[in-house]
Amino acid sequence: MKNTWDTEKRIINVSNRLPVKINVTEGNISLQNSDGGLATGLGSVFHKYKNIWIGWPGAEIDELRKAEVEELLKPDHLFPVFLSKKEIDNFYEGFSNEVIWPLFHYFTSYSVYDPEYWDAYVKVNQKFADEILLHATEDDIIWVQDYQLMLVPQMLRQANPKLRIGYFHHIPFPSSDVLKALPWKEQIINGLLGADVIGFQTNNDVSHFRNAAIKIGGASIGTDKLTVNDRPVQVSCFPISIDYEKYKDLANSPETKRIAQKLQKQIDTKIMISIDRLDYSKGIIQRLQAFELFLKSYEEWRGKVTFIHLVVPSRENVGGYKQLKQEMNRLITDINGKYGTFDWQPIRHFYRSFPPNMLSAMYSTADLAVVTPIVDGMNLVSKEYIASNIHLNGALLLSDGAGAANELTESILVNPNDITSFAEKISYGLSMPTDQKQKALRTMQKKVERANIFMWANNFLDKLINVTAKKTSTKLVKIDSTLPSRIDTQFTLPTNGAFVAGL
Ligand code: GDG
Repeated sequence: MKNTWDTEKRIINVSNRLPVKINVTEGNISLQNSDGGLATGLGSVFHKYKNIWIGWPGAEIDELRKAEVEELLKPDHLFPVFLSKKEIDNFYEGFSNEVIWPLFHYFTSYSVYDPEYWDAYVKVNQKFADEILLHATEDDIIWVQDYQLMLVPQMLRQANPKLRIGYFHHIPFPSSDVLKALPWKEQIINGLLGADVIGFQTNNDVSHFRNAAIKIGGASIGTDKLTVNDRPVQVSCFPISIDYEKYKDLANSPETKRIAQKLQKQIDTKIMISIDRLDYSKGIIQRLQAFELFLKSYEEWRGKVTFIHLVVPSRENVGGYKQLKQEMNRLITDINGKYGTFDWQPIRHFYRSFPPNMLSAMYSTADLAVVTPIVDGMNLVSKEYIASNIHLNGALLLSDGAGAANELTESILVNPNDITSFAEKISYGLSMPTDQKQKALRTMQKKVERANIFMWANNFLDKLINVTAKKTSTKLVKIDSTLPSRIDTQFTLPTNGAFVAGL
């Protein structure tokens, strides 16, 4: 792909979380991989020597140890924004995860509009902006990631109008009918409009934002861009993806193949998998209900399929998630109790994280992956399954509420709320003829191989350079997928293979 830039330029990547989490145990400080879609996606991109990453290190750090943490992170060009317990409670768990996350995923009744949360959001966004301003020059590319930092672009713009600022929104952006419930919508929209380029996962998100920017924010319509105080703002769709080669190579590695063989021996039925962070938007309850209906309606499948159900702990301190966990556990116990036999357990449930090669072995062995969020910005698990399915032996059952459904049109699409149709499609996916599975997988593999994470980053940065071309004559680092990833190699999983959900 041709880029409009060719020499070195520094990218300042900014996200709520750094790609590593600091662990303080018995006085020792260690690093653990962060996870979740944002860290997985961006980890592969930010490997250039000159890039830096600014974010929260994932834990409250004692005043006396902050310098030590800074020193630990510095060699890898990671710069921490320290947050107090109160800030974590009100900004992260409060405003980000109890106001924005549910509202933007259309779970409107879950949102808690607490003004204290908002105050903390403003203050912490300013803290991030201040840290960025310590590093940024007008030559840099500042790339702000996601909904925790929606005020940062405007804060930076006010501090220095010449800065080059991009923002990418990883989760859905809701329609005005939903957004209107938010007491601080105007500030949020104008916060985002501080950027030169605002990226979304789907065209739907783009059109929702454009409408809101014109109706609620201070933007007017230019030819193909919005205009804010005579400054062009490009709003476009950049569907995020994965490092395709990395997932394919991992599935092909001898270690993964060994684990996959062992798994197949241990589970001598067909295998259906699901992999999610614990979250109500991921459709965990509906999927279990559909699986139960499937077992009830298709007796011939009893004893012949095992559902490997992986859930990564996430946001357990936020209201709603505890109930979700209880309901999930209750359904699993019910289904296993009702249909299980001495030699067959319908659901093998794991509430923890697995190291990448275990995940890869599951992806490459599964006959059916059930990726059925109610609403999801993109969903990387669906793309990882496609890339890892090297034996072309699986089918993908994908929710039409995932951004990925726009691209992976050869999957079996389902509305996760339609439990009857969902159960039928599980049966269909498990019985699909090999040639059909192969044809669909090959087509989807080609798509993901081409539209990979590097193309995503290149497209975004290209656009940013084009929009800001008149400000300075700028050239950027081309993101080269053939270079080893510094972050990947530096932060290989700790020996216990543990990782944490990073969003
Ligand atoms: C947000 C948006 C958007 C899961 N379990 C394990 C593990 N994972 C990894 C997966 C995948 C990531 O976590 C989850 O990514 P998703 O995209 O599915 O979902 P979110 O975390 O909600 O991400 C989403 C994304 O941002 C990127 O823009 O697609 O819509 O909500 O990479 O592989 N990784 C390991 N062990 C596990 O047990 N190692």
